[in-house]
Amino acid sequence: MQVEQLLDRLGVDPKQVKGGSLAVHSPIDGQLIGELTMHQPEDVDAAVARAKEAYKAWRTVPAPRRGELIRLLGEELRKEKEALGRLVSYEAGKIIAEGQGEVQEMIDICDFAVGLSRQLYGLTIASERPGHRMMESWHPLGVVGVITAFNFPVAVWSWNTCLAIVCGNPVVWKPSEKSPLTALACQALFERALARFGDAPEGLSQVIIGERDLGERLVDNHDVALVSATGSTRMGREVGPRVAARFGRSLLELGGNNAIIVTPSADLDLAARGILFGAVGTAGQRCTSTRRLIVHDSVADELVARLRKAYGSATVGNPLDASTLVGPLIDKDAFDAMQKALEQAKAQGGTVYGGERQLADTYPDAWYVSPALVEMPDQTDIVRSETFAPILYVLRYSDYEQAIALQNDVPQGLSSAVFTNDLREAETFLSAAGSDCGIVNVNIGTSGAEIGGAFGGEKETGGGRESGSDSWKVYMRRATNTVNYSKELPLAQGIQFGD
Ligand code: UN1
Repeated sequence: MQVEQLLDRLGVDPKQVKGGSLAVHSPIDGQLIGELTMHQPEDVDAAVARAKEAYKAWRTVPAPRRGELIRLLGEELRKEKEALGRLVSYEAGKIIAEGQGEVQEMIDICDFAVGLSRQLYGLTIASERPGHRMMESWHPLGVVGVITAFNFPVAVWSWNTCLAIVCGNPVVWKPSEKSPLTALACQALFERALARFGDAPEGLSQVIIGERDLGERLVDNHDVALVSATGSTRMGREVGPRVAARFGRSLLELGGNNAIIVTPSADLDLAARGILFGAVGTAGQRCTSTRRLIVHDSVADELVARLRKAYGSATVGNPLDASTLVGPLIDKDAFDAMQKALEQAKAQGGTVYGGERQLADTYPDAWYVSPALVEMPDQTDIVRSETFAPILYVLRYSDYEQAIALQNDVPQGLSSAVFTNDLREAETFLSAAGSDCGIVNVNIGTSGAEIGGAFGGEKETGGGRESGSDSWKVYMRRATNTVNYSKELPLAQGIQFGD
């Protein structure tokens, strides 16, 4: 199916994608696949106002009933997994398996959120006063603003929206201007679920189409209780302080610079496969992509040789072809940034293999590259910065402590992994003195996390956690309650006041 049929099947009104000033080009071949009308800044305020009204009604709907809406969304997604996954491929350039995988991640979070809707537990707490009871109640927070990036154009919305909705909050979504079509498709599927659900208030889920100024408008709106923003560290550096300045809450999911350490005892077959998926998968455009390999001297030559072979045979091409492993970069800017990084790596003493433009004759308006492997003498500036492209920097180490120090010595702190069969090395990596990241793995790569865990990282990654575990708490406000069922009024801390 082509884009037009996919949009039709997914329930997007064709009028929404024609004649507007936001042009969307498929990274597959540069073809124009949509011209969307952009919202105006005032539209953002209006959407937030509608969402605020919706909040007043939705917050009193019992949470398990709110979960029912997400259960229905999960059903719609199951029906349209193939179509939506394919649209992700057209718009973000992901290979078919990864486009479908992204929709599966949405289905998984729906299931998680449905269960969660009956488990928004608070504590009961022992009171120091006789005849008193203390407890915590978790209440809906308010309007949630969601800002997402092109690389996970649908899953990140669902992580936020599924939790926000069961927690009692409406969502206003500003997707990347590079992936608005998939956003409209998500909204259409959500509306199908809403129609089956019946009595939800209007404005529970809204999409804002446009550029950065609209995201800023959302960030600055005092009625947006939580801003959940996924994207670059540069973006987060603006969003965080602006939301904090109005005492709003933010959840930041920013850049990563994820490393895999390979130690002498590692299973090199596993390691090579984990590295390949992490570094080359999604053309290096995941925030969890493997960007650094820190390998012990004793196994470095063998591992690098294996990787070079695997890199050589990884098919670069049209992501809609089943045999393709590496699809295109999102656009020319991404290609230019990659070439610049490779130049800098060379200037800083690196030896570069791969990284050249591919398929320029077949697709002159698209940006395919062979993935790059770069041997570096040490962790220079370019290695310490995130380039959103398939570049893997290889560093060698002799001492395990030094390897961990290298892993931690970058500004970002999202994902990390060690391949080892040595219990001490594994446990050290997982310990307080080990990796400083939000995701720390053993014998599995840095990318492709499941939704059940909290997802996010430290330092310049922003500190936010979304998706599983107790990430839901950021979408709710906590009230501490003390109830006196005695006939006295004892004060805390034994204070005597008056008679
Ligand atoms: C992202 O790249 O923004 O762990 C999200 C992973 C995916 C999500 C990545 N589950 O790679």
